[in-house]
Amino acid sequence: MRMENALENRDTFGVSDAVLLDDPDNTDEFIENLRKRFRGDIIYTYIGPVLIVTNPYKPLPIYAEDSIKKYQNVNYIEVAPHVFGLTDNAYKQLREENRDQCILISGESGSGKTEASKQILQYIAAASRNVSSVETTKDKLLYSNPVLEAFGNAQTNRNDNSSRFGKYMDIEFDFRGSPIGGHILNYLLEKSRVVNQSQGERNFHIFYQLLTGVDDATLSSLQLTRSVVNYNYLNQGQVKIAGQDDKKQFEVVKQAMSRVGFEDAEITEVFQIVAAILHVGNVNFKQDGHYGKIATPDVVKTAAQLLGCTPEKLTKAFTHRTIEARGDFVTSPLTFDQCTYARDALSKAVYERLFTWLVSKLNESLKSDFNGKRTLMGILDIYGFEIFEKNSFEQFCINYCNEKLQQLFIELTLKSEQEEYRKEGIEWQHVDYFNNKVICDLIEERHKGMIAIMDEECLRPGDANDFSLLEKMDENLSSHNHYLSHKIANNVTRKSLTRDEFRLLHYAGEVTYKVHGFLDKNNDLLFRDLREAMTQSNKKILQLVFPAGELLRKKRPDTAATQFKNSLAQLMEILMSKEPSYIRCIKPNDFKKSGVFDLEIVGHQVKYLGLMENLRVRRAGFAYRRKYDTFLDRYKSLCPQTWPHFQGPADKGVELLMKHLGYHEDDYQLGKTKIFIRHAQTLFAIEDAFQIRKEQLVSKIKAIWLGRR
Ligand code: AD9
Ligand code: MG
Repeated sequence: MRMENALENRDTFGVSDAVLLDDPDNTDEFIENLRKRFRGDIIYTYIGPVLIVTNPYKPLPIYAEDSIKKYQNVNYIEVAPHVFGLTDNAYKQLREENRDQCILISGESGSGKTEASKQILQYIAAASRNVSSVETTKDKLLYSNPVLEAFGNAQTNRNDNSSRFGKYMDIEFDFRGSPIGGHILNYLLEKSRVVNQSQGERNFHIFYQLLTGVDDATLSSLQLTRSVVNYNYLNQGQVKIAGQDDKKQFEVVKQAMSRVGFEDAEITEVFQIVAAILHVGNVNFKQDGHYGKIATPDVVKTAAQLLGCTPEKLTKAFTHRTIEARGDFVTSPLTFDQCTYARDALSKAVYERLFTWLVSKLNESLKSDFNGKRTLMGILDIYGFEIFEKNSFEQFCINYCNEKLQQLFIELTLKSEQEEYRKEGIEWQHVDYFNNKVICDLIEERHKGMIAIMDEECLRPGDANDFSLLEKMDENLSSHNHYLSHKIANNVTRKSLTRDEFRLLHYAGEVTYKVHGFLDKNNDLLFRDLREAMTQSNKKILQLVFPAGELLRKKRPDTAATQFKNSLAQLMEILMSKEPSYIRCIKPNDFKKSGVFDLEIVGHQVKYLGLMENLRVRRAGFAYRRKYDTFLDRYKSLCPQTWPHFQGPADKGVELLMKHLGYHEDDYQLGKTKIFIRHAQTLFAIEDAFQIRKEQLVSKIKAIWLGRR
């Protein structure tokens, strides 16, 4: 669809770029525009270069080969907004300017981030060169997704295929723009799900896929039955997802594992470990005086066999704890509750480390042996902001991660944009916005923030528990505008808090957290006896992920929150070093339903995603900017005063060039070091003229050469 057509259909399908709306301050008009488009199954809209997607919750015929072709080698604003258009634009910059790119996808849980990330990959695979060496890389990139999703995604009340880990994937390209490899970074898997699921939710997909999909012989070798209700780790929540075929998906996952280079023996071991976890979940304990005792020795035996260790070792590790004190080892029995705790801790640790191993295996397979200069395109797809009935440590981490991402968006679009105009002396109407840095600080500030307080409480010897943690946070943070303690909340009109809760006023909304389990989950301790049992396993994967050296380590590892904080800080650095593109995903309703556009729900997201501020900055600003010399270098041949020779300063040259091309002061401004062009169309017209000129010059040179011969 050309721009003019889009404008003609404005009444029916709205405008394709919100910058074209009449009033940049009118939120209703903005939302109405999204709604009009949504009704016509047009789910994409731009705010300048930022792409907004409204999740249609139904398959649309817009991702096939013909769509991909439509977006190749065109200027993205000349065609209808699409994730392929945004991807093509980033890919073009990567190839032509050799600049690393990253595509940041944000939005709340279920808004369509993971789908978008897959479409990006699909586009890159289709739009890049088709040579056999590259084909294998593309194959591996594409097949890594079903593997990661089987082990890292699960049904939640927000999303039937919710990512329970954060994923950052770099695709590496050679100088021709062909994908030659990749690398995945994974962030904090929600491992508590392995042992515990809320009403209406499921464990990770792989458990159900294995039980329904595996052949009879393997099933019996794993000593499993097909019935989900037989397993304590699976019968707490939902059993099946409507419309999802676990059985079929198991085949897809197995094939994908082979395609990305897992050996058969490795695949067998992976499923043994998954099965072992189900058996571990069925280990029961009974009371034996003060202590706990195994009530189901047969189950322990099966689990031990699949984990490659002896039943005696495992029994001991489930019921005892050894502590090292100044070189002496003291072993003491565990209470009933502690036994259960130890059992679940093992399942979580084994699953988490299995997941990390899967990622490292994928990375090994995606590694390229190309030595030349490579450029990168990063795709960030994390778990979206979430509010559940009960929110715990996991939601705290997930929502913190989303705060950081929003912060990055603010830094890179709203703030730096305005700062650049100021620095360059460009005339500019300031736009105010809410900066969520205060919330990031509340959580992560050194010595003072929530994570620091949690860590302090984790390290404090004696009677530290979740309540003492809450007490401490209430004491230290109650004066903060974004933290609400139950003591204060109950005096105001807001929904009151119980004694075990605190509330954070996140950029995306208020979330009430239950403090239960915060300390334990942050501590993330795995008793020595369990680790020892695993280091002695005869399974290759377990040997790798539970290295014997770990037992000798004296220093306490960082807490879960601190590790997460550090890895997020690193991620921010990676993202900051690249040219960003943004996809902002919007969820049209809370029922996972197609055709329903809930004004209130969309309105809320438009507000907290800062889309109106984004629009205002964009409207008042300039679509394109380049340093004078870069700009002049490319386009000097378009003006007789700058071509073939120009000796003055570059800014002067650019001024002459723009005047010669007939542009008006309204179309551009000249800053201290850069030219700022208001509309992308202007730049595209210049670029088109340049392409024509280039062809003329090339044929002229050819003619001269031919004449000489
Ligand atoms: V979470 O933070 O991982 O819980 P995401 O990743 O934002 O979340 P996801 O991409 O998984 O959401 O989308 C949720 C569901 O919406 C998908 O399973 C699809 O059924 C549906 N969806 C999302 N995007 C599209 C689309 N472009 N076309 C059709 C879509 N359906
Ligand atoms: Mg997702």
